[in-house]
Amino acid sequence: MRRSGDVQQLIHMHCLVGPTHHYGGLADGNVASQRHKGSVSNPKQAALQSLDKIKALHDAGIAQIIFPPHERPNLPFLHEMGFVGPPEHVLESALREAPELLSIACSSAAMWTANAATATAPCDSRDGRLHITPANLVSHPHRALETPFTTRLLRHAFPNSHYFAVHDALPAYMPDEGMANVLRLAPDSSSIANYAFVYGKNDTISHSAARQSQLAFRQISRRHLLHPERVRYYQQSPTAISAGVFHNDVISFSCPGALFAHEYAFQDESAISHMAALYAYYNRSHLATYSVPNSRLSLKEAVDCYLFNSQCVPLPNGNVWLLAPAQCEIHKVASELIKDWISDPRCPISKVSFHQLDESMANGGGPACLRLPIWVRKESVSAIPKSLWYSDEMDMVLRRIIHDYYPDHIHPGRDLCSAHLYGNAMEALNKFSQLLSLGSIYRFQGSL
Ligand code: SUG
Repeated sequence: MRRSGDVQQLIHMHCLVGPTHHYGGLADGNVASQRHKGSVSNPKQAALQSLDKIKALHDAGIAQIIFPPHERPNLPFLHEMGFVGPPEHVLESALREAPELLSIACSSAAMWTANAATATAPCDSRDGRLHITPANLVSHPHRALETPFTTRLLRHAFPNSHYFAVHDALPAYMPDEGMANVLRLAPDSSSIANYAFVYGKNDTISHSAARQSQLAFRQISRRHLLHPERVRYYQQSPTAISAGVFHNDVISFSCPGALFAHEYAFQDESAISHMAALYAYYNRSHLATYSVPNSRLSLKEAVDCYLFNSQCVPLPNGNVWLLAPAQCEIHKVASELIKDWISDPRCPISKVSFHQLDESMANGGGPACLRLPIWVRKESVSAIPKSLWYSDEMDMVLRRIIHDYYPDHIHPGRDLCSAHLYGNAMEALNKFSQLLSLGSIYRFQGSL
């Protein structure tokens, strides 16, 4: 039997937390973001918490590539909004006249890499290439600002068109939030997958907090040359969206051979059995499905503890490692559910760990939000620039930069215009750029 990863390799891509990480309350429908609006953040701790998870994966032999934080404060954006002059003047007047625009310009939301793009595996495409569509993230201005830089980074990381196709983001009338709304259902990393694309809105459904359009996924499925018979579209339950499920990865996840979902994840009650039937038809094997009844874990509890945002990592022995938020360890029902899953002989999860990611969680981002899974053919791995691969040496330098240049508190109503913060942020980006050999990928539009 072919083992996971024989032909394709799964790579986890992480975008580092930036030095201006703060709680702007910028995300509608995201309970944590709204709850923490205006609280004091700790960018240093946020970056180190994310790095600790990356290190844990690396220590277990998992391959990862690192993207730098985006250029924030985003001065070109503030210039477009009419704030002119030297950076310190631009930042001060933005804080005085339009603090919400300054918050948008300083957002570190690109750290939630699951929203950066939709990536489909080479073996799933009719041309045998990795296809990536950067997400347009048009539902929120602070997120839409990520797309141009993400696209440049993706083209830098995946330069060889023989193996990789990095498309343009879709137009704004096709709202798209990337891989966070995609379930790849396959027995292992190298088998052709079924895709479940989960959307919140189409021509007839308009829920104010829904973000992902069906139209975007139909276009992505076509341009990525997926096998149409392997692709299905499922509507998110509006009840779940109203309870704070702004992305599907807050309420369901998959790993090789299994699917985990809350009872109210999908509008159509038969969605899970439909996915399982399609899986059985193409793979001649059983998809283990775990539907969690609302009576056991309510939507509110699921959103509070982010159980379904646990990150699944296939291990070389064919089993799966579940990286859950620390909140799940102390949550009675969530911790029992995890125990139930791993004691089931059908369940591929064999290892569980809990990760302290409070700084990201307080803005609605758990372990799975902080990474983008990318499948590449083994022979194309060397086409990815060496300087982007996470290593022990890189870890040491990253930690040094974070210690030297990241603040340990940001009060969004006061600190985002600080010349000291701006100067340190630019220094940090400069160092990341050197470490990751990014050439002129940053534009550095202003200096103090
Ligand atoms: O888009 N939070 C992000 C969290 C994204 C989580 N990603 C996934 N579920 N895959 C969002 O809502 C909050 C920013 C603020 O309020 O400052 C924010 O953008």
